[in-house]
Amino acid sequence: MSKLAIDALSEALLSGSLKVVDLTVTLDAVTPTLQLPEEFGWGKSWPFSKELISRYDEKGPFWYWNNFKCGEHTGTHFDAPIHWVTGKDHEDHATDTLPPDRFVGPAVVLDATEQVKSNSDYLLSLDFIRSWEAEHGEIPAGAWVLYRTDWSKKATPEEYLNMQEDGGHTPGWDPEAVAFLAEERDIIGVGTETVGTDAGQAPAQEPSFPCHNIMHGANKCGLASLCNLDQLPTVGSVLIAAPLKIKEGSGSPVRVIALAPCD
Ligand code: 23J
Ligand code: MN
Repeated sequence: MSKLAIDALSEALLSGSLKVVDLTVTLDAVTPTLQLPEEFGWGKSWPFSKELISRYDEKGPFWYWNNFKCGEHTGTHFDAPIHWVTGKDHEDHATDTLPPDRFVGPAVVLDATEQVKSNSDYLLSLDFIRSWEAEHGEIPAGAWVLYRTDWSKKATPEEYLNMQEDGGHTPGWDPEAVAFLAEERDIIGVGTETVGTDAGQAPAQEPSFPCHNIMHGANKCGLASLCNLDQLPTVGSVLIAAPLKIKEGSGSPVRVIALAPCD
């Protein structure tokens, strides 16, 4: 079985019947990073920046290379269970110790673009998941659950973060929905198109930051700032997201790709 499956995969990649979809945003100095409310403002994440070392010049005649720096949670990035206090006591819960089988899994797409169009603060509900499953079948074990909102299509960082006086206004999750995914479905984790996996108004939810709180509490992972979810089928693709092997890292920027049938 396994050899047949690998041969079929290689053949599909070669013949172009499988496409490789890039779900990753470009990292540069204007890549939006999380803006936490004042009361959480004491610790800030570095935006991405890079500094030239040499480019075929007097600093290095034959080579081009840069230094870069950024917070672990910058751009399209991976949240490991250790990121949240609720996940702090799990084993193998950091970027260097997570079993690599957690980096690959079937992807399912929950499409809430319609709901989000009329409500930037939309919270995906348990009812949404139940009717999705009635139509598409049960969310499979080992899945990455991708929450499509088309939020990644916002034209500017300002619109993307959508900060008002009272914090960000971006879609997220009803705690009941994440609790169901964490407890009733054996998923790897969830991925969103917004700057973090939780809603802009998540600090005021009960519990605060329900997706982080409940998912990481259940030893699950997260992916944030995904894009191109509109290029994936609802079911039937495979996602690959392997974080940098930072020792005891809470997460890292990641290149997320999906393998999907072309038709
Ligand atoms: C730290 C504090 C709150 C949040 C986050 C990070 C993230 O969204 C993140 O990138 O994990 S909500
Ligand atoms: Mn994060």
